Amino acid sequence: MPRTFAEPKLVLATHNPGKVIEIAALMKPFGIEVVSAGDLGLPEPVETEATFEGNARLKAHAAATASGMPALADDSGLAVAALDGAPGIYSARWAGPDKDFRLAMDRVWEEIGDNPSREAKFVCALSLAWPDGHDETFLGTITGALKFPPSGDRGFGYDPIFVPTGFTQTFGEMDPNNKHAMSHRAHAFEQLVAACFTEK
Ligand code: ITT
Repeated sequence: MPRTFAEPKLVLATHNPGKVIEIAALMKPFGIEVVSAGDLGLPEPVETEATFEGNARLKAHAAATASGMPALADDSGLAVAALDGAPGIYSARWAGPDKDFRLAMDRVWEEIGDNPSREAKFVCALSLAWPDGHDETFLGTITGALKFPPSGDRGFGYDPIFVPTGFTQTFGEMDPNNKHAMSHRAHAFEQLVAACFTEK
């Protein structure tokens, strides 16, 4: 049986402002107060695990232990078929120390080279951890195709080059509410809600 989340408040264990906006929007109907790891001045743990779930757990437990509150972490990224799933768990690291996603998107384009495949997916692991060491962790994905050059300034990260299957606009171009309804993060969140949350 998954553990029910019964506390009034949780820590969003991320230092990425784009994720804070998206997760806060997903959490809105549940009347839970959220505070971000950045706001609390929590340290950013080194992501040493080899999977999205492993790194999400690592970040959630680090924030829960440091804050004494339940913490929700997101580990996510873009997996490109022509690159055997890269950048994958290294998606943030491809942007370099300045978090320059123009650079990261250019690298994706360069590494695809003359491979005709444009197939890609976004993956998101969400982990909710409690200070006693328990966690509940879920994985969501969305498939799509890459489109170059980057287009649209909504969203964050690799959104300007990702067109979800069945659509023509990139995540960077579309209304954020549409992205929130279908994204890898939304799919992981649906599972978290079904397992752990009760709507208020
Ligand atoms: P935290 O670890 O503090 O949460 P981070 O940005 O380092 O922040 P990740 O290690 O999970 O997070 O890196 C995931 C990267 O994948 C992220 O920086 C984005 O560039 C990209 N990414 C994840 N979800 C995305 C989305 O919905 N749209 C665009 N890019 C996304």
